[in-house]
Formats: sequence, C-alpha cells, structure tokens
Amino acid sequence: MLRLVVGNLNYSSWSMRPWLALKRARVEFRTHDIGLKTAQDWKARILAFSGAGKVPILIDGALSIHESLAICEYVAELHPEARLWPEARELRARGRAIACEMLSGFSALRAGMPTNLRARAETPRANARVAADVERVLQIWDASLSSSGGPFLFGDFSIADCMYFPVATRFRTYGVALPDAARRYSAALFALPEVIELEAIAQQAPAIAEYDAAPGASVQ
Ligand SMILES: N[C@@H](CCC(=O)N[C@@H](CS)C(=O)NCC(=O)O)C(=O)O
Repeated sequence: MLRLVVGNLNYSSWSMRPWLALKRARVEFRTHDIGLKTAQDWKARILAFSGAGKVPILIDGALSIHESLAICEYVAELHPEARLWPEARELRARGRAIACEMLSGFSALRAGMPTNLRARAETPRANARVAADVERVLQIWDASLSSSGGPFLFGDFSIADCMYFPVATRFRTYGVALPDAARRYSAALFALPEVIELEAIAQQAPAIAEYDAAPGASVQ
C-alpha cells in the first residue's frame, strides 16, 4: 500500500496538498506522521525517507518521491480515471504553471500568514509584500474561475486546487476579505468531504508552539 510521509496536518501546507490528491483519487494509502517539531528525532525520521529532508514524501514500494507537486503528478498518472488534471492540454499547461508558481513563489504570504487550519487570528498589519502576494493569488483565482465558471479553478477539482487549498485556509485563518468569486471558490473547497476529513485530523494534531506564535496567530 502507498504510504504518505507527512508533517503535522494542521500546519504543514505542503503535506496537505498530496494528501488531498490521494483522497480525491480514492487511493488507499497510509499516512505516516513524522512528528514535525514535536518528536525529538523528527528531522532524522524525514531523512530516513528522503535526503531532501522535507515532507511530504510518497513511498511506493522501493520508490520514494519527494516534492508535493511531483507526488500529485505521480498520483494523477497512477489513476488517470480520477482526472486530477483537466483533459484539455491548454488547461493542464495553465494548471502546471500556477502550481509551479505556488511552489516557487509567495514567500511573503508564507512567512506573514503561515498555514494553521484550526487557528483564527487577527489580520496581520498591512505589509506591501504580503499584500502583493494576496493580490496575485486573487488574480490567478479570478482568471481561472472566470474562464472555467467554477466551482473549482478549472471547473472540476484538480491538482491546481490541491496546490491553492492551503492559501484558502490562510485567508480564512487571518480573516482576509475576499471578492465574491474567491469566497465562492473557498466555500466549495471547504465543503469537500475530503477537506472536512482533513480539518477533523487537523483539529486533533499536536500543537506546535513556534507556529502558533507566528505573526498575528492566536489559536482559539
Ligand atoms: N517544495 C517542497 C517543500 C516541502 C517543505 O518545505 N516541507 C516542510 C513542511 S511543510 C518541511 O519539511 N520542513 C522541515 C524542514 O525544513 O526542516 C514540497 O513541495 O514538497
């Protein structure tokens, strides 16, 4: 059976992405939580699976895949029937472009509004770099939703939604005001049964003090 090595599913945004892809594809898999920042040997536990030293990692027999997007792509190839990417080549290209942009960008948003599913916090004080990242996310969402008509970025749920799901949770955690289309999109994400399951897991996940103390965050 496939094994997904993850960090804490309340805070580890990268772990959530392939977790959602696997769930949406109805793949049987086991989640292996390495105890990010809570187990004493958490880093060694990650390194036992991947020299990159980061989660998530997918284990399929002798194969170990790190990097969230590579894992999502592997799941899409294993299960084409799950249609984790749109059928139209142009849309797949666009989906991969915005997935890569998520992987390589948005560092201010990441630092200023860290993922914390169960927390509700004050909106951090205005910061031009965070505001620019928020603006860019909203621009990406608006372009995709206005051409697909929703409810997800490319109509049906896809890997692009896995990549942007943690951002929707950040907007909720930090009370970022959203335009209508973005609000409808977030509501569609939060209503997914797989997301409801993930939120229940996040509720039970161990607290990591250094993340709860992050900018603006106050856990309720
Ligand atoms: N580009 C990587 C990023 C993975 C990543 O940064 N994971 C964090 C947890 S969310 C991690 O393992 N941090 C542990 C560390 O940096 O020591 C991916 O997409 O999988």
